Amino acid sequence: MKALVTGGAGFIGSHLVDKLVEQGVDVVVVDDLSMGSVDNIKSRDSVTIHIEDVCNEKFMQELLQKEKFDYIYFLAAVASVADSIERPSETHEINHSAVLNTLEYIRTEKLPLKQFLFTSSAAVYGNLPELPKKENSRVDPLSPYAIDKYATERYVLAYGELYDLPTVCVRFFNVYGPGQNPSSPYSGVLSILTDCLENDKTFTLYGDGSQTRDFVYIEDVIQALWLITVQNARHQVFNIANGYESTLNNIIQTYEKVAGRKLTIDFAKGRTGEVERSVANISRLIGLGYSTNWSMERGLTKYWEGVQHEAS
Ligand code: UD2
Repeated sequence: MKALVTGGAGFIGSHLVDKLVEQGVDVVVVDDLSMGSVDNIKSRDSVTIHIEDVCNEKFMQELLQKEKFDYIYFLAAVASVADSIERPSETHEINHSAVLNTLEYIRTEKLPLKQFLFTSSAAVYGNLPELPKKENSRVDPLSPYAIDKYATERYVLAYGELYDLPTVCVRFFNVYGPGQNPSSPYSGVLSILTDCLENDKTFTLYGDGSQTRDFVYIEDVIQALWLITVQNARHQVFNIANGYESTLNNIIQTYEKVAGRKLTIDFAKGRTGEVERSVANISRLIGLGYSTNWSMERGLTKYWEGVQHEAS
């Protein structure tokens, strides 16, 4: 079995690569290292890594033709909403066109394939009041990022139905865990909180902390992706989340307890366009055999222990 993981040096991608290698899959990574790092991939000595942009069509076509992948996991993306607002056209090329071009090449060349998995985001739901979010809830994509994710989902599913390709999509909620890069203000809040607690930095809390999110630990995310592959899911969208709604205040309290440290907080005005509440209905994923193994407290404990271990 041979798999391509685009964005395989990123936070989620690198964990997926390690899982695939552990399962005996032959893995090829394409990543331009714009956010990721080869060091994120523990199994890097066992995988082929191409430091390339997924927008390089010639490169992608030659690779697809040469390798004839069984599985393609498309994780390469500009994952920041803010970035997509700054440069909508450029991010569109990566978050939409690169995916479509890959599918189109597979279709026209009739390449064999067992699964094409596209990674979308809870951003597609926007700020509509319906909670918890079901895969068939109304969507309201508000940023170029969310619009690209939603449009690409639709293409991926339509390619599946129209041309009988084994395609599937996932919508990530707030994923956290080791390997998430805290360097940008739009990095995952838990990577920023970890950095602040570890290095005694002041944390800027946007709003009053009552906003809620569905935080899911990376190991549960990898479990979900692997299940979707082995269960041969196709032509569907799956929420990937914990199914549990937590306020940011609650997360901070739990993390302080886990770390045995007190966070210094600077309060700032809420971010514009911020989603107030977010939580997923995960029954579709449970139907594949998924169960969440990582409560917030357990996930944060493992995350913090890892950080402490690295520091010592
Ligand atoms: C997540 C995704 C984003 C997009 C969006 C769609 C991540 C990392 N980001 O953004 O890509 O899909 O959902 O809705 O998963 N916060 C602070 N201080 C900080 C950083 C964050 O108070 O230094 C707050 C932030 O205002 C928000 C919460 O923490 O209320 C979570 O922020 P985030 O950036 O981790 O994730 P989110 O849900 O805004």
